[in-house]
Amino acid sequence: MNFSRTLLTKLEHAGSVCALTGAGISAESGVPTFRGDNGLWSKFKPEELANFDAFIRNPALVWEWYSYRKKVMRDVRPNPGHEALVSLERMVADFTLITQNVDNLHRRAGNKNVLELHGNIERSYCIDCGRFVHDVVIAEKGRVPACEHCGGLVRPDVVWFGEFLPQEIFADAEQAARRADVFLCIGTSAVVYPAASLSLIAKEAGSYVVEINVERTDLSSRFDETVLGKAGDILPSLIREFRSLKEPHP
Ligand code: BV8
Ligand code: ZN
Repeated sequence: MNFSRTLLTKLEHAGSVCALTGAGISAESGVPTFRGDNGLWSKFKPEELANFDAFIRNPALVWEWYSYRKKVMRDVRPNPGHEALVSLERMVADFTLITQNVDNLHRRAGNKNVLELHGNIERSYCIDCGRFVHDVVIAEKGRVPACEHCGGLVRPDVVWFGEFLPQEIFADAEQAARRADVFLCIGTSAVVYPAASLSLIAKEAGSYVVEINVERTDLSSRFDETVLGKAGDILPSLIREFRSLKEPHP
């Protein structure tokens, strides 16, 4: 795969690199994306299930969706796209990985500086007393987990539509985007805000913004480059080329 001279030069001289990932980077691990054709749940729009009112109205349905996704998570593992970002973190002085994904695959791959904008499906908490409940087990279909301490309703620790993102985490993400010399926008449809605005913030602050996706998105025209293809192919190849620049053969 040949990358633009500009991208490779920018990477070679970058002091700070930032990556923003979406469901597309986990697709090759077998995790269904939100807006692609993902079978069972494609009859629901994410906005219909990933929101507090839907949860209060029908907690069993929302927990059925999350239990299905937690089960999927148990059977999948990081793919070469995730692993390439671990290598990148080791090759760059200042690297920040911002993810919209709640699947924990970046941490499982080995990335350290991970900002989870939308929470993490492996954590849940009681909406009454706030106690965290680790790895909730949903006994059977139609049941919802209750808090052992107060009997309150337990929810997944993820950010739903209409809910604020964790302020601290988003502020750190914004700073990382502003200082990035290179900003990689990987496997996201760029329709969910404020996450999608981070690429534009980076661009405005002077980053070289490169989108990696199997198709162009609404924001492609705002970026410096779009590299079309699978993250699991593109990222390892980009890291190989970058490494050969940084560590020329003896
Ligand atoms: C907020 C966690 C302030 C849960 C998610 C009206 C009222 C309130 C808010 C709004 C409103 N109108 C608009 C908004 C803002 C709203 C929003 O953006 N809506 C959209 C739909 C227009 N945002 C919010 O509500 C946010 N909060 O604004 O708070 C506020 C508060 C109160 C009142 C007003 C404002 C909260 C948003 C967070 C929602 N939670 N997830 C869960 O996961 O269960 S969002 C969900 O979508 C996921 O996090 C996901 O990451 C995110 C984005 O989707 P993508 O990751 O991009 O995945 P997608 O399937 O869409 O695309 C996959 C891409 O990968 C595609 O481009 C595909 O081509 C590509 N791909 C596929 N395979 C590959 C690949 N690329 C590379 N390689 C491959 N192999
Ligand atoms: Zn409780």
